[in-house]
Amino acid sequence: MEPLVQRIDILRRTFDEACRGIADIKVLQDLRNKFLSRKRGYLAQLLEELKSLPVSERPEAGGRINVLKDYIQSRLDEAERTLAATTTASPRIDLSLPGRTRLWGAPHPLMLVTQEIEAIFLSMGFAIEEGPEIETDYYNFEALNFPPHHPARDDWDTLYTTDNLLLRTHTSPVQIRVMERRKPPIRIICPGRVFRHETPDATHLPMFYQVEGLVVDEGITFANLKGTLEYFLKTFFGEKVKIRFRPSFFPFTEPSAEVDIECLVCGGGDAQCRVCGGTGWKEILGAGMVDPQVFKNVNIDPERYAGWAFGLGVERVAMISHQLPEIKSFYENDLRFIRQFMIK
Ligand code: FA5
Repeated sequence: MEPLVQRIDILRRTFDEACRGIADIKVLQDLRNKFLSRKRGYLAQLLEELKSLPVSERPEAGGRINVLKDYIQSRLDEAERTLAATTTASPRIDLSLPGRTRLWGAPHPLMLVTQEIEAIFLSMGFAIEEGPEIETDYYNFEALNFPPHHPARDDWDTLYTTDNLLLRTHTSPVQIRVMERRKPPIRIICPGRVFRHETPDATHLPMFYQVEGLVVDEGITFANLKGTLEYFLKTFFGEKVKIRFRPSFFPFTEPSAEVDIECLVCGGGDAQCRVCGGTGWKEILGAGMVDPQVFKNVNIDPERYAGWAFGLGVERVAMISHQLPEIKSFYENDLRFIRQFMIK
């Protein structure tokens, strides 16, 4: 029995040594397995060896092994309690430190203005439609009554990707797509991005947003166009804002107009104003009565139906309403600028 007793002593010392290195629950678990595992644990192996002792020696040897087992068990349990107590101890909190401010995301000012425009038209019973930013020549020009090689195309500095595909120069192609799909009465607006091969200046960008509008029904007149646009502009800019309609030309409307708004950036008093050029007015939209040829292109009877449409520049509206002298401020990603528009 002597060799077994020695091995029990050695095992106890080995265990005591290992116990000093219990740094975390994983090490503790490994130790438990190594010593106490029923199949391969060191103690299980000792118990196995009991069988090789004479029967008379077995009870004493077995008793010694059990004492060691209880010892190991209780030390491991104690180590586990100590570990649990230190790891769940409350973290040290310094209540005098200033809090960490969270930066919330927010809609871009142009999105806010678009939403405001949409809300006004939705309240008048308009629906919202969308169309593709890459268009065919047919939808961007031909269906809107710009024949190939017609000089009117020169006003739209177009970015072609192939002979037939282009980045849409305005949101007006959505009018055609909607009229092909739906029969009157139609009352829609279409917000979206448009692209032109333009040199940027204080009020022009090569990429900007428009909101298109289209109304088609029986008995529609220019008075509906004027009344609805006036209502929209006064709701958006305030009752007192000065508006003027100027005669203009678009191949897809007849008669056509452009709408200017008083320059709220300089108040009309700065001859050098980069926004209005000293005129006191800034154009914000084009509009007109839908040309009968456009109705024919989408199989709507121009004898029965009439309609009006408009296309408004979102950046222009936003810069005038926020009195900003530079259109590109919206695209410079300067957080100091953008945060001014955050909804608090
Ligand atoms: C058009 O794009 C026509 N499709 C509008 C229209 C629709 C007329 C329906 C009749 C019926 P225009 O090119 O003028 O028209 O552009 C309309 C508005 O977009 C302008 O009044 C202006 O507010 C804005 N806009 C035009 N070019 C730029 C630009 N380069 N940068 C920023 N805004 C622009």
